[in-house]
Amino acid sequence: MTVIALAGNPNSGKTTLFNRLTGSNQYVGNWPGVTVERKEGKLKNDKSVIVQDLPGIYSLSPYTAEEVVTRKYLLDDVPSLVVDTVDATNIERNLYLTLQLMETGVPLVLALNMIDVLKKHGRKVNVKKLSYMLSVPVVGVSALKRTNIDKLESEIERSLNKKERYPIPEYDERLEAALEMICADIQGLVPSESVRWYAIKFFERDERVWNEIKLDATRKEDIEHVIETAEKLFEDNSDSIVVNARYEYIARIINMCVIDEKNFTMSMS
Ligand code: GDP
Ligand code: K
Ligand code: MG
Repeated sequence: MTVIALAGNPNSGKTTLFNRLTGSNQYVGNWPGVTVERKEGKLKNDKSVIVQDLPGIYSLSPYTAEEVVTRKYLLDDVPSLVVDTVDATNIERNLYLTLQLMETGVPLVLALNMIDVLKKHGRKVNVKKLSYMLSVPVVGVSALKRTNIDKLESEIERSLNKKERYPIPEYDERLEAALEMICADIQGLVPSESVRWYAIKFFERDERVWNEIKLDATRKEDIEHVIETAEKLFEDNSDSIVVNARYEYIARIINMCVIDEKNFTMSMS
């Protein structure tokens, strides 16, 4: 069965896009055990493809029911493709989730939404460059105005057939070294496709992952030692080391792909 999942920040236009992609073929329920709405539909142009709407979230941390539902779904059910709805007018914040989706290794297409109002925000996004820098397909759309929905549908179809992999984003080399050591410790204890994601979660001291994955005392101590060493090196908590690494990565991308016309005008006068 082919399933594509819609992920994105709250208010990024996920529901609007879901309606565009599915037409009126929808089923609404709840995720097991929680009162988080679950919506499913079928792709308008190919009824054999199920579209799963995921709860709107800002992060894949383990704190809210929405985050827990989403990360469990991405890691356990593994959809054929994730369509990440990115609000182009709030791209920095939205890409923070995109990076975390990429860390899980799920196949990804970006729907860069709200391009109809981007100009009003005094911004331009170079979609081609963004796609190049992330190594992930990006389609600029307006779910509201129905702009480029057909283009997105073609990209979804192409990506489902091709099943391309992208390089997982790499961060500061000192962080990478730490993650590599943790990967070696957890090898064989987690699904091989998501070793890196688990390594990041161990590094962040993610409660759920530390409780779920049973490590012997030696490995636990080894990982704890790696984390403490990194914290000394960076003079920061491990979870903020990762947050900063993601934002540095995003800043480089924004710098290359986004033109702020307001700032440009100001600097010219
Ligand atoms: P969700 O929370 O991600 O499901 O977002 P919604 O689909 O509910 O959209 C949030 C708000 O953004 C609504 O008022 C939508 O009408 C609006 N919206 C969605 N897509 C677009 C778009 O492409 N352009 C504009 N201008 N507004 C949009
Ligand atoms: K909403
Ligand atoms: Mg919604």
